Amino acid sequence: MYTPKPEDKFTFGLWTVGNRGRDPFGAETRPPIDPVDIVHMLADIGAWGVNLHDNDLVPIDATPSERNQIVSRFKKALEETGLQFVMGTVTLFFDPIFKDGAFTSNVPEIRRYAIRKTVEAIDLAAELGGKIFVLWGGREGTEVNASKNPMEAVKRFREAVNYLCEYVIDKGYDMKFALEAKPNEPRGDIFFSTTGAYLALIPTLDHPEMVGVNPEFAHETMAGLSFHHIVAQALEMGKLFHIDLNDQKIGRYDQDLRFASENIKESFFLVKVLEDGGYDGPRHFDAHAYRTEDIEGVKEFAKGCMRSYLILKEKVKQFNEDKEIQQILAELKVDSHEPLLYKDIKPDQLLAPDFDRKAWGAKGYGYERLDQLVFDLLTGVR
Ligand code: GCO
Ligand code: MN
Ligand code: MN
Repeated sequence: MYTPKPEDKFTFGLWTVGNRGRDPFGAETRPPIDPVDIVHMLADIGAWGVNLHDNDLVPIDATPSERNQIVSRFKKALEETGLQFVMGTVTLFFDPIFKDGAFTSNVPEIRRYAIRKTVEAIDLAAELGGKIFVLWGGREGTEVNASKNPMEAVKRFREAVNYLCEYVIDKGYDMKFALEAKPNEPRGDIFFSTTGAYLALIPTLDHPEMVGVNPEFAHETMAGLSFHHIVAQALEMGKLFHIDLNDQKIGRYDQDLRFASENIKESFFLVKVLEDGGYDGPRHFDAHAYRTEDIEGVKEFAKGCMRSYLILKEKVKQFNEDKEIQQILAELKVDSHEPLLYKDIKPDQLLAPDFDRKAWGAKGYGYERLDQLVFDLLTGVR
């Protein structure tokens, strides 16, 4: 029942299952895994697709012929397993050249190098058949506020995205961009700290239709925000081009925990927004196994992400079919939409003659009961 199927569109990045458990205080606890072996492992456990950064597959110093050899070997693994290549992205944070930013660096040569590197990563994604390209500006930010002009940072970032859109159009690629926000880490503060900031930037771009967002559970939670609210807004605006599913404790470093391992209730409402809201894009798990795990633990981690999603999807179905819950929601008018247009209803017609402000203020909403029903449902008592 909770076995993943291709239509569930579950994907993992090479860097997620390939994460080796390094952290700022300790070295790797797991050996590297060949990307070809990752493809086979993901296919074995029932994932639909795989994603990558340019340098997860091709080392930054690879020659063109080494690159082509690596890429054709990887393509062969995709063909053998039927695993889809779904999303490509670019590492603009690892190499020391990006220590003070990429698209927003003060150094024009570094900005140009970042764009050039991204163009090559777009070519790689297109060659593998990817239609989504994620941009996460991990180093676009500051510790020393005097060192950057934050308004200029917006301009530089916009210019870079405009450039990349023109490139995709010029090449005739069928590809869209998804912008991923994070409030901090590795920088003290990162520009465009939340998904809302990117949703506001997009209409100012030259090709807004080509650009959406890639919200991440951990990142919005680090900022203390409700993840499913921002996902709902992006979806309503037609801008949810991709999603990074994981889990996170509020106020911590970026934990990238196994999906739904920490916040069951928030994860439930997230799955509800995605499933009821008609999201049909990939369900990507941008998470990694605990540092304590070996390869078996990594497989358990990946299977657990998919299993938990499917369990919560089943719970959403149960919620939507629960007569008592649905009756309460109908009485609360949770899903009803009565349009209020100025041309039809003037201010003096807004209120019924018997409208009673005090009575509305005194009325109980019954939310304690409703919330307990959700708890009972999620804990399996109901
Ligand atoms: C992080 C980010 C990354 C990005 C990835 C895609 O906090 O490390 O979430 O995992 O999602 O670089 O661009
Ligand atoms: Mn992410
Ligand atoms: Mn993260």
